[in-house]
Amino acid sequence: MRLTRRRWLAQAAAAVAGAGLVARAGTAIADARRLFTAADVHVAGYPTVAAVEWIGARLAESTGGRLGIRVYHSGQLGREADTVDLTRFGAIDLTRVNFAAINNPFPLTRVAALPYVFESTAHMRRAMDGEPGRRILADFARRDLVGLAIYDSGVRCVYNVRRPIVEPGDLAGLKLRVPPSDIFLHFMRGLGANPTPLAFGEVYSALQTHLIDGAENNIKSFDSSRQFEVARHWSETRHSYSPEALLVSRRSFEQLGRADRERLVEFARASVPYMRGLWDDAERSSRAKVLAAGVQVNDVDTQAFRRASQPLLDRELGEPPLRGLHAAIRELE
Ligand code: GTR
Repeated sequence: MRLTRRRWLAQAAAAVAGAGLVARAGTAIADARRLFTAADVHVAGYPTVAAVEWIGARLAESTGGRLGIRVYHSGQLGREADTVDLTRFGAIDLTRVNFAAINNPFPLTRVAALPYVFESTAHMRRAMDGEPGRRILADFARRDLVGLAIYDSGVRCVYNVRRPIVEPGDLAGLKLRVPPSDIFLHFMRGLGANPTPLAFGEVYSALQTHLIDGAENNIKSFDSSRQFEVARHWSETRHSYSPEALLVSRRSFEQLGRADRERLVEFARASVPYMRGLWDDAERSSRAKVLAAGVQVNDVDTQAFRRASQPLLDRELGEPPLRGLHAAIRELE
């Protein structure tokens, strides 16, 4: 049976309530023990999952086991946008989501999801470590969240079951999955593809059943979701560095004493370089793995893709505050 959103939310809330019971049972033994729940759509061992577990281990270590984090990976608590709502209401303590999933409720995230805004991984890291990243994190407060960290998500490229994509014209008629973001929808439509928004967890079977011809993502997700087994053409469009956000519920955050809040903020900050180390290894090994599995990789006419995305950039960046944020990002190139 297909899960309706309402049924799903009820199940997720029950799962979280179950986790809460475990935490409360622990309270009787170890004083004020708090096991945070965290959501991630990625599989166990994915760098984002490992980074949040790392924060949990640091918290446990520094509080004699009083604080900790249990990560519900592989989308056990639902789609990214739903976990953001559950986190806002305090049903989940933390969630790790991609900017693409939250472009609408958090408009400042749009600038970092747009095509060809960052020139390289180093540029993205400089911008997200600097003032632009701090402004985006601070803006999560507008909806009951505290932005803790921005993680890498590599660079997104197009892949599909049919043919190498070299220029935008090659996308004509291809049904491409996009994340649930109007930026990605308009971007792909502007390039001539036929975009279909789908949740991450649904992409593999959509490829298998020919509901879609392809999608776009970073190489690690292409590998960890096993989509490379079906989509055999990977084209180096390198169109978006849309990063990841780690968010904590304001409610959960405010329940902590000052010293514990500082711990959480400090360990989250320290988890960024830790995650980047894992990320760089993961990108390398995923690339080697998909190549060894016979995926065909091709270069593209990057200038043609940039030109085709200009109308979207002009539309999105016409006004403040996105225009100013974009200028600040470009200055850090
Ligand atoms: C990945 C990202 C996920 C998810 C996914 C998607 O790169 O890490 O959080 O947003 O993309 O395309 O849905």
